[in-house]
Amino acid sequence: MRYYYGVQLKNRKGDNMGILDSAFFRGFIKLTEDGTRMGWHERNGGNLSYRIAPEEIKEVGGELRSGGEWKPIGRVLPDLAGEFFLVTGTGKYFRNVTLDPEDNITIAELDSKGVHYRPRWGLSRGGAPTSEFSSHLACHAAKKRESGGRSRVVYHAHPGNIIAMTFVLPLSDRVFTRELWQIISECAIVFSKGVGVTEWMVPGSKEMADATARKIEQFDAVIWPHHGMFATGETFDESFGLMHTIEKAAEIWIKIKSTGMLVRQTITTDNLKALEQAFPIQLPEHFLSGE
Ligand code: 2HA
Ligand code: ZN
Repeated sequence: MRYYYGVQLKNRKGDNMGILDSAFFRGFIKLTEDGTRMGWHERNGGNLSYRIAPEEIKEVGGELRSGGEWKPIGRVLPDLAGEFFLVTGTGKYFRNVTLDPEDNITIAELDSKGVHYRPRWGLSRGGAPTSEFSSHLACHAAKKRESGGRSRVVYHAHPGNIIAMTFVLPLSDRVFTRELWQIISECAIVFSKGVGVTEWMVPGSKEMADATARKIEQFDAVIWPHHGMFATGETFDESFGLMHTIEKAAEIWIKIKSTGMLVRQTITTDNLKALEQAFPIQLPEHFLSGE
């Protein structure tokens, strides 16, 4: 519940529950704050979307504006027909979301065919969802199918160390996965499917969205060379934690390379297999074969 000088605020219907009070909204805000603190969101860099559950949208429905004009999302996503998304606005800065959520983020509704969207809340001074909305929605559709509806968060950030790695390693899922798994023991446990890597493409383009959606079917995280990373999950904690774990490993990788010293020991393929025995994970065989 929110209070203003001791007076309990109510939504338009007179209910006490409001968008700003809801758990999903607070989780969204916390992630934008955490990402900002990590230094992953220079200027308007990065974007975040959450597929709102039907019971959550029902709780806050009284605060939604009546629907405006439908706009094309640029693809056909019947799997997402009628869904609502909380999403950052294009050109908006992560660091400003907390200061004025209503101006920087929006709740967008998809139509019954998954072809158009319309804003129902937020972007109070105008604007549109993130320029990567198409990539986000393509990822949501793929992950919703793949997870049986449990995956809800798509997070895009610009973490410096993983970006640096894309200059010196071949853009291969296998190479990136193995290099990262071999840095910290928890990596193979946290992202046991590995990570995907796309080619460089124009941000916001249909090609970029298609390539990301293809990779995200297989992995929970996808690296965009010379740009950043997408991390998905069932919760805000899971997506942020995935981004954080990968970037932490990348940071250590860059530090090791920067010493210029001989690497004397690492996590071996046998060590990875030992993790597989000890934890409820299965590492794809093609990432384990060969050194
Ligand atoms: O939102 O990060 O990829 C700005 C971006 C574009
Ligand atoms: Zn970006």
